[in-house]
Amino acid sequence: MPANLPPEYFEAEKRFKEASSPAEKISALEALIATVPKHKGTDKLRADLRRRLSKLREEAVKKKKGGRGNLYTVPKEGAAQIVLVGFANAGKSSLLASLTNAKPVIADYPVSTVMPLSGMMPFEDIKFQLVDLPPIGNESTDGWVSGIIRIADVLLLVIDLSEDPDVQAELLIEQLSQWNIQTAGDDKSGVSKKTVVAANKKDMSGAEEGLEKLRQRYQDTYQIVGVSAVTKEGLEELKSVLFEVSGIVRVYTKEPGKEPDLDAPFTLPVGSTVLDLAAAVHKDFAKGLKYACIWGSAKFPGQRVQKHYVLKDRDIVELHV
Ligand SMILES: Nc1nc2c(ncn2[C@@H]2O[C@H](COP(=O)(O)OP(=O)(O)O)[C@@H](O)[C@H]2O)c(=O)[nH]1
Ligand SMILES: [Mg+2]
Repeated sequence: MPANLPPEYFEAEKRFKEASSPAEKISALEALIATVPKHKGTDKLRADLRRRLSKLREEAVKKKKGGRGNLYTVPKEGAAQIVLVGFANAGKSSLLASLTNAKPVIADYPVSTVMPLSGMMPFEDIKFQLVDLPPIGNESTDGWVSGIIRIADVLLLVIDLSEDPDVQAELLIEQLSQWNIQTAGDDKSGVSKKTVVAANKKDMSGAEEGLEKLRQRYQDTYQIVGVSAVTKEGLEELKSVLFEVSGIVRVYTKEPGKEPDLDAPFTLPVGSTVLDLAAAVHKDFAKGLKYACIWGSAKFPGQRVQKHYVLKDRDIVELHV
């Protein structure tokens, strides 16, 4: 036990010991963690407390299993659905507000987000759907929150750089994997979610150090972008990384003899072919497709290609049926 803990710590510890219900215990432990000063001497204590918190959250989730399943769902819109995943106060709602037109509640008390709220995030000429969620580890919402995460296209893990970011990331990833949501490529099923880490609150003092720790531990596994929802630093980079990780190509169509429609690209998964594009345009197109002419990735402008030609980002395609 570190020697120099403030009196608030002992008061909070007493309240934690007296707490009885799982919800009370979790919130008392969160409050206790907040009283521990951050320095080398308390590293171990903070890590221990965070582990206990994660255990409590885990138990609370297990008790709720089989409970409410699909309390909320968010219909997908745009090029991909990206969900914001993180603990309370990491800045998920602030990021949603900075990146989209949505107006979420932002507060410095936990659990200010109680329902999923989404907004559209423009990136160049397409839009992604961002979904803000309540914090992970909240027993009354974890059931449906995990359901939404499971079906999202991309996970954006939001980490607060001012709060032991490496430990936070570890606990978050642990919780997701307990829900059988794999975020890195080493799972047995071979299916893992596309995942990006937003290391938020980069404007705060000590954030650089936190970012360094986070990178040392996770940069081989995830793309990590240091951002600030407040100063907006790093948000442009975050958007490009999300685009890159989402694995999307934009394809523009044109009718023979006309100019291409450059305003509204089709968005398709990387690896999609001319035939996939034809199917996305109209099911009859796929049936009747003879060949296509391509501008962009083609060897020469207007090159004639077959059905199984793999499209690249920003290709312009003229379908011949
Ligand atoms: N300094 C700083 N504060 C932030 C940043 N992002 C969020 N906050 C603050 O952190 C608190 C929690 O933010 P919120 O977006 O509600 O977090 P959520 O619980 O993850 O949705 C609020 O007081 C925000 O103003 C940031 O980039 N820098
Ligand atoms: Mg929130």
